[in-house]
Amino acid sequence: MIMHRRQFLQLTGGGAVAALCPSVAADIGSIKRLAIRAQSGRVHIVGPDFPATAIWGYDGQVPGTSIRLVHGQALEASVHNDLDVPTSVHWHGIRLPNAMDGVAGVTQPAIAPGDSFDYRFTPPDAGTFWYHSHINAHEQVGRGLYGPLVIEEKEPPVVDRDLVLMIDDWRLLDDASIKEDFESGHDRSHAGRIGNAPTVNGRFRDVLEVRYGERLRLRLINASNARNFALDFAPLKPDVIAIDGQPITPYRPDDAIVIAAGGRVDLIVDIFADPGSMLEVSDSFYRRPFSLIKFAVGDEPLRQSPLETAIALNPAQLPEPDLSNAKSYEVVLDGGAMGGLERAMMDGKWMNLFDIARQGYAWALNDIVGNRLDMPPLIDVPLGTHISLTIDNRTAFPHPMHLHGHHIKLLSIDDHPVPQPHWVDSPLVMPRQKLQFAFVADNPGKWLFHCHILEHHAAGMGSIVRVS
Ligand SMILES: [Cu+2]
Repeated sequence: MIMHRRQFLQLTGGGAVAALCPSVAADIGSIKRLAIRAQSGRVHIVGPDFPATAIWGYDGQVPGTSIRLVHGQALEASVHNDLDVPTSVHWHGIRLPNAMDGVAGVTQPAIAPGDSFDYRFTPPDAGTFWYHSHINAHEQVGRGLYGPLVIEEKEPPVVDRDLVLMIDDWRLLDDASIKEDFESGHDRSHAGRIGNAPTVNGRFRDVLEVRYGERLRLRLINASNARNFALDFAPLKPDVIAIDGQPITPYRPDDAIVIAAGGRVDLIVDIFADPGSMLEVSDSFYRRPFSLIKFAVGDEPLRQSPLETAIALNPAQLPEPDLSNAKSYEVVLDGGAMGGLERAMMDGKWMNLFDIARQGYAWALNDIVGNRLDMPPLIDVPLGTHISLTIDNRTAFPHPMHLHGHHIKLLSIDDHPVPQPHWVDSPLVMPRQKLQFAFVADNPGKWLFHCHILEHHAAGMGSIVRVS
């Protein structure tokens, strides 16, 4: 018997995970209205044996309020700032009008304490996205200001449950309070704020209860400041159906599934493992592997053989870039510890790295330190320009490079074509790697282009792409 997700939830009484990501019934063409408050709160991140952690979150929760729309539905979100610092909300990966992009100082003024800002847009793509603060993001996201944003397909693949697994990586002290070293110079010039308490949906070492034969759609969202993940689901064999919110022809990876800071991966996984067993999803991106979350397989099977329904999503609906007619740009990432950057342009002047570092900066794009939001654009093109973009990482660290307002199509890695060109918004560029992309600059405005290791962005790894 095939059960739809809501039927399943009714049958099982919802369960702990369902409570974390409630689904919202909605009509295509309608408007979903929400009021969200950025506020402080207290949450039990590391379990009942530790004190609650003081966080900043949307509606005081971590992750913040789960937003689900149906493709074609508009969102009207009134965001109220209950914090005592200015804030703003960026809707990561949504190809929305520039004025709604939520970058304080570029697309809107910051929302002052006590003030509100009304965001309104209709997401053009179905998929898995997220929202987060975009002012002092390395501190505000690090304190918990993020939440999932899911645009449901009108005809989604049939699954038993559709679950958001929102991953974060907290840096906590022994009493489970947040370590307040957000301006660490070491983080800014090395791998960013790597934490010591990786969580899924706000819980450290959580256990997800699953059933033998169950088909899950897992929407992985990496909200970490800096930590990238390479997740191993063995003995389960998940299929990747979307990357960064955009559909891909389903494939079953041989290796661990990489999900960069800021990135998303949608998986379909059939739970075929011994009833009563406990499966570990482990990470191996850095030197020390660890278990991120466990799946507890229940004793009672749901079905004996996998569902035979298709898992592919409808293809992405983005304008196809024409390389024969494209303007070429190369962006060189440089700087940081163990990098080769000796001098770079900052505030219009050439400076040596020592003087740049003294002011708290460490990185440059094409030898320009992105220390201000009103800097001249790195790429400045008329609306509709077809762009061939190469990102060349000459640093010693991986960088997930996020372009706002667009998706870009990954074509090749170090001049080797990828098996399946696909759309991304936060591609991870490994050290000494060169990635080639193409896209059509079809969304007018000043768009941020920056590393999603938030400490790197704060330390100068960002610029502007202007489409006019
Ligand atoms: Cu970076």
